[in-house]
Amino acid sequence: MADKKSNKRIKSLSIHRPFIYGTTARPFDPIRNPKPPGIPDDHTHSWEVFVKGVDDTDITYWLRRVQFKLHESIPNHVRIIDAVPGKPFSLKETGWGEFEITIRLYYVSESNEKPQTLYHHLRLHPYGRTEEEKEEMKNGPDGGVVKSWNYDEQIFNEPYESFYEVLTTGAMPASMAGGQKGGKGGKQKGEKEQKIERSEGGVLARSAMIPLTNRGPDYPFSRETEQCEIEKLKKALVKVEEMTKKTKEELEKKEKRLKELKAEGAKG
Ligand code: SLL
Repeated sequence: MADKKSNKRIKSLSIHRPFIYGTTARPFDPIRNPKPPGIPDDHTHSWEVFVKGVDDTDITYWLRRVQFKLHESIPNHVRIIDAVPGKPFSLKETGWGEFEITIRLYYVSESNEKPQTLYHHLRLHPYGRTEEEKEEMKNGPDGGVVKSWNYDEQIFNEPYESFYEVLTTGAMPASMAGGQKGGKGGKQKGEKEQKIERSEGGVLARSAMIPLTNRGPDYPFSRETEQCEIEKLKKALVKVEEMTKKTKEELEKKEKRLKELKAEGAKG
């Protein structure tokens, strides 16, 4: 139960925590992904749906439970995963079809926040904006592994004081965080003050940081990726502007020609 102090919200303050959610699917294949015994004949893939921290940092200090609602054709299609400190919220299944998964996030009790819902389309088959992207997913280094991952930020508006304390206390290097409930400022009683620094390009657990650089296919979300996306958008914008200009010029030409034709028509 929240005490008096924790019932006070911090006005006009908003705090966020990054997280990743999505699915990873693998086709069954006698060598790379053999079908375990007992799996129905019509199941073609194994897949996983998850909610986790960036760089695999712990998020159980703000998220206590995740409910995954799967397709109704799947036995016990509503699955609940309770927090295990330091571990992702993850569910593994097998199947044959794609569908939308409803992901319900339940926050720790200090937050006094109502659960929230996300929707995620389970992808089993390679996809992409272009055929090239699709082929890359099919034949890339992950060979047939289909990842559909999203970076997101959980925003807590006007958090309760006690929850704000939970969110902001105990930032520590991700390497130290491994499952512990989190100390105060990374300092244990009787221990010497420890300097808290992010690892090279990495993040501090219990913080809102995201990595500076990319660290392989399993860690695609970073400032570097963001910068690449920004560059892509800038290039796309230039292209769109060029196309708009060209279309305008063509339109002007056609309007001019139309005028001429009308004038000729009036004459004749
Ligand atoms: C489709 N609209 O037709 C979708 C439905 C359902 C997928 C996909 C069953 C697994 C199981 C399964 O994969 N259902 O029986 O455990 O593509």
